[in-house]
Amino acid sequence: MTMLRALAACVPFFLLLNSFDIVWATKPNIVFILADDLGWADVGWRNRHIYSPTLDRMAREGMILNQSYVQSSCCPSRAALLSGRYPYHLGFQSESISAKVPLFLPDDQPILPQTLKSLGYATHMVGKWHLGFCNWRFTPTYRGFDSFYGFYNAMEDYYSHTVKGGYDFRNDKKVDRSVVGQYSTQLFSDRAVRIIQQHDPSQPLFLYLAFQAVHTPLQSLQRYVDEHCLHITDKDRRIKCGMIAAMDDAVNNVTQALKDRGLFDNTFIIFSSDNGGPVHSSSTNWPLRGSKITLWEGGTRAASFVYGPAFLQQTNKSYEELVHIVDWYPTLVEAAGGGSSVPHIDGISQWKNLKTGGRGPRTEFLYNMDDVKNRSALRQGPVQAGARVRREPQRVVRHTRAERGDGGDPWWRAQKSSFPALQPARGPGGEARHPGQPPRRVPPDEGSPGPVPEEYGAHQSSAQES
Ligand SMILES: [Ca+2]
Repeated sequence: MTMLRALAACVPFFLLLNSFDIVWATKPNIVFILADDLGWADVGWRNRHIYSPTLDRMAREGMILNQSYVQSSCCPSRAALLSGRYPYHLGFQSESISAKVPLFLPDDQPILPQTLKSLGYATHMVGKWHLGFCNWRFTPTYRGFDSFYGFYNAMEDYYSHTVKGGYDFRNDKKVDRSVVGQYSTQLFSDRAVRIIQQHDPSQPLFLYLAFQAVHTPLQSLQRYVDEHCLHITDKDRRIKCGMIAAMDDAVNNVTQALKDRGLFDNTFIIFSSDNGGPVHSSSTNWPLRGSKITLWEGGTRAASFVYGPAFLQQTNKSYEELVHIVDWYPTLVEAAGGGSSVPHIDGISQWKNLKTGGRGPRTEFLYNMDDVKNRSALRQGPVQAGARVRREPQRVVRHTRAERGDGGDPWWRAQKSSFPALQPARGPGGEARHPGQPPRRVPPDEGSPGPVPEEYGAHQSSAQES
């Protein structure tokens, strides 16, 4: 009897263990694919001149996010993606990180890979970081990634991996010179495939694959141009077409590796550009107005889709609900079983509505509030009928000096009551963060082993780099 009672007492415990195991085993693998400077109409599903059959098929079999907004340039978008905060809460509202400028993504709060790691994920990053490297503590492997393979700066040569006279390519912390002469899209594809092949399937995987493609300089492997892009008469556009085709091939390699490893069915994939296409370098956002850097739709509305038959109840559809890049942090945390909200951020979880294909929680967002360049814009309200592509949606645009304490513009102050997006962010201690805080610049710590700007220069020997 005693033994029976003991057994009975153990049953709930075993059930708990079993349910825990089930939850653990069914946490989705997450692959976030970020393209760089890919325009609204630089994808095959919107432009028949572009060759991207893998992405087209995934978009068709998944859900095209037709109202998915990002920041208008690289660094602020990546900061918003990983932190879940609007750039004006981070100091990135008016400035990207240029080579040799010691700016960084603030490390006062955990970012997406850190939180996923705390939820049991293996976390890997491949590609472009662009969130600061003036101290090791601001670099990927100190911000939650188990591994990093790629470059720290905004852009570089696709083959020599140099920018402004310096060499920038790292395998974790170590400078990797073995890749000189190899095309980055192919390198990143190979690395992502290796990560998947070597991944322990008992642990959930988070892979952040941030392609260099299709940012300038315009460089493509010739075979992609020859095979898929010779119908395009403009030379630069033809090269960009080849760059997109190479990226599509890389995505195909990644999905095939997931299938070969038996991970594909339990993987949720997000594809997005980080900003609108730069029309001055052969991208097109037609029929949207504007370009990268601008706050018009063409600069801020991303070519994007989600894919994952096991998770999406509706597929082969355009999803018209508002999604903003700050939303991915809480969305993926909820997908990972970490609850439906993340404190002290601007993002809202979209996990439940993405799964059902139903109405989303977001009714407004801030395009940006840049008090230096006097460019700010808000959007409020539901999607307007007929506003899908050909017309600008209802929006509030004010090219003015944004709020800055008591000296702020009265018009912006008046908006505060009706736009929660303009409320100051709260820090971990509940303190209000002043909106529009200036970009953060710090000198590297004295004696820090950090990769100070000079250290990425080609004149440095690899022995000096740890
Ligand atoms: Ca970009």
